[in-house]
Amino acid sequence: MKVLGACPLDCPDACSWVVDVQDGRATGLRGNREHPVTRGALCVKVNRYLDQVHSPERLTRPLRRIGRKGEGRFEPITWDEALDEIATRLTGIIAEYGGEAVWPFHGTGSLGYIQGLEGFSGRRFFNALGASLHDPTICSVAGSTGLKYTLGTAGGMDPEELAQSRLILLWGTNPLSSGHHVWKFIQDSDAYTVAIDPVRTRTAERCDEHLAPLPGTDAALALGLMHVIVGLGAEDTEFLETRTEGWPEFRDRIAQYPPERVAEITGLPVERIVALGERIAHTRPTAIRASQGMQRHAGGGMALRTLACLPGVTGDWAIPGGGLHYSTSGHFRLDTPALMRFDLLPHPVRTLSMTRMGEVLLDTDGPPVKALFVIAANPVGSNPDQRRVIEGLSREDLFTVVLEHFPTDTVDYADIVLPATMQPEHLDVLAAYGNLYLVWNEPAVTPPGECLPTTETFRLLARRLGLTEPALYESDEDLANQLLQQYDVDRLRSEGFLKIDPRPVPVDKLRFLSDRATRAGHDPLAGYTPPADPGDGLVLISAASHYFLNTSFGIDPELRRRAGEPTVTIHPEDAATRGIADGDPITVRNARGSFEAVAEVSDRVRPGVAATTKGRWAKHSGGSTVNATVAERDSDFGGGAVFHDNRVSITVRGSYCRT
Ligand SMILES: Nc1nc2c(c(=O)[nH]1)N[C@H]1C(S)=C(S)[C@@H](COP(=O)(O)OP(=O)(O)OC[C@H]3O[C@@H](n4cnc5c(=O)[nH]c(N)nc54)[C@H](O)[C@@H]3O)O[C@H]1N2
Ligand SMILES: Nc1nc2c(c(=O)[nH]1)N[C@H]1C(S)=C(S)[C@@H](COP(=O)(O)OP(=O)(O)OC[C@H]3O[C@@H](n4cnc5c(=O)[nH]c(N)nc54)[C@H](O)[C@@H]3O)O[C@H]1N2
Ligand SMILES: [Mo]
Repeated sequence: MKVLGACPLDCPDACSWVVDVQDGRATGLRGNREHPVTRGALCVKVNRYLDQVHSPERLTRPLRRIGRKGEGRFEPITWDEALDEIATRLTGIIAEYGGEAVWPFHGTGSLGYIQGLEGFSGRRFFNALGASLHDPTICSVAGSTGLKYTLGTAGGMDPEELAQSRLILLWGTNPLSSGHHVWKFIQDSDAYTVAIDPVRTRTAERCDEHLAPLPGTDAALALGLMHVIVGLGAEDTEFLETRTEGWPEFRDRIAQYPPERVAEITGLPVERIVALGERIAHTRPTAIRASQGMQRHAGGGMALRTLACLPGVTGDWAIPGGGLHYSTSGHFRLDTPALMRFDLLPHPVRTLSMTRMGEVLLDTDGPPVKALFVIAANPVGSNPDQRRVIEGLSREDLFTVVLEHFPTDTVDYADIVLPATMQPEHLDVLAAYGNLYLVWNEPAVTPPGECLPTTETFRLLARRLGLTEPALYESDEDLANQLLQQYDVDRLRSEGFLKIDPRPVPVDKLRFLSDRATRAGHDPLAGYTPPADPGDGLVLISAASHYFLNTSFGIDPELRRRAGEPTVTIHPEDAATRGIADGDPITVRNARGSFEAVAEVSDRVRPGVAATTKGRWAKHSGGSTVNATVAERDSDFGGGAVFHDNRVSITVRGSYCRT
């Protein structure tokens, strides 16, 4: 039997897959050849998804902690015992501290609308309790907010149109590692390709040209390129007059960024900036593929806001194959309010920021968090300020429930662990953020042991707490139907995927001058906001690893073997001044914390920058990872995380005073 499913991972591609089932067991899993983006191919990680499903390390029974927090010692218990204990603790905590003392911490382990983050699975249950709201600030919010100021939506161009582009700027994005399916559309085009990234990534190596600016300076580069374009008189006056707002003011701002000044800010040679500006001026359509990397900085929201202005100056937004693609999420017409039911809240409640976990758990001004539910997240590995996150999770008075597949670093701090189903074992629906397809995931096999879908876990808990609201008991199919009211669910279900019609971009006018930004207290005009982490150390970028998906797959032995030891790459000049040689064991540190790695000395990174990857588990890495050095600080817009705006010093391990 073949069953159509969908990859749940936090990746732009949302692949459609086919599961082979024999005698009730999943025996094969491959990319769906019919899906126009998946085109039959998965990725190096998901090719091993079934090994994860069948892994001996999989959690298959509820567990209760018997050791100290962090030790990771548990005993198996029954679901009845687990539900009773959770219900008793929750009832007591809510009676004493109120519903807001409960924090449902939803992560990106699954982007499913039914079981995962996009539908905040369990949210109805928590709303009925009056629990705190959860703001998922960890990934893309700064950029989305910036784009909304300029375009009225974060949904940009349909990436399938890249096949028609003649110049493609791959700006702060490494799709060959972090979502490779878009690459085929780039290959289908005859476009000249330019990578703009402080690191010569796999993607940059395959491009015609690579520019390596200093991290966090992209908006200045964009303004410099527009300066060249306007200097050549190549702006699209008709588009500017009819489709934009605030051009005279923005033109004045562009005038403040001549290539010489931009060269100083970005660390790029003037001639390279001028040459790229000229190329853009003379090439229609030009497309920008940007993704989340460049917005993990203090000025990350502004970076996307200003980047989206560039195709406004050239008029590319009006040409198929021109414009900017960051995320396509804004194009889907999904009824998420019907799914999450915020109307069930008994009264208004506070919102807690996902990327301020240390602060919230250790020194919040408001009512204390006393019960924490970690759902498809691994904050010890993925959140900023690892030391403080661990300190918060170690609080003896905090009751922590973790819903998981594997014994992660975060599971070690749980009071109760609940085993969750994986994708072939439950129903779900995904909407891609890197293309325009909905994908359906039909359950293919029964779950191992006592694993339950997240939805079912919260139905059981609601019953245990005696909650009577009927909305808490609706089936997964009912939830999917409510979400997809605007679409043909039967067709989606039988074919496995459905392409949706995009909305117009910009929604009405492109706003160089934004009322929305002004009302939010920001610069009324698109511009440049510099990086903020102080100090004179190297800027450490910790981008997507080719072999892990955030910390997911971090337990897979084959992928760990292929990923090798954690490395930090630095430029030969920076290595020389620090006395570091290729292969040296190093300690990377700042005031927040430290981690250990092996030095790779290479001109793959520009001077002033160090590069590593995210996704390692602390318990495999001597107790800390790169996130021990990252600050719990917000980006300019939307309270996003600033993973790449991070200064560190690097020393050879065992040596003294080499900074
Ligand atoms: N294999 C794999 N795929 C993944 C993930 C993974 O962990 N592994 N993660 C998934 C998730 S959750 C997301 S959100 C996406 C994220 O995927 P991306 O959007 O690709 O984000 P990053 O990997 O953080 O960074 C992308 C690139 O931006 C560069 N960069 C960093 N700072 C700057 C800057 O200031 N300016 C410029 N121009 N470039 C900069 C980095 O060097 C990196 O090469 O990928 C998804 N796909
Ligand atoms: N240094 C650094 N850190 C980063 C980033 C960076 O660029 N640099 N990027 C950040 C980004 S973009 C993101 S999105 C975050 C991600 O951070 P998180 O949201 O914490 O994602 P993961 O680390 O993948 O952990 C997800 C966990 O969910 C579990 N899981 C998967 N599916 C399910 C399910 O259906 N049910 C249940 N109960 N569990 C499930 C997996 O086993 C996994 O342990 O990390 C961020 N961390
Ligand atoms: Mo992400």
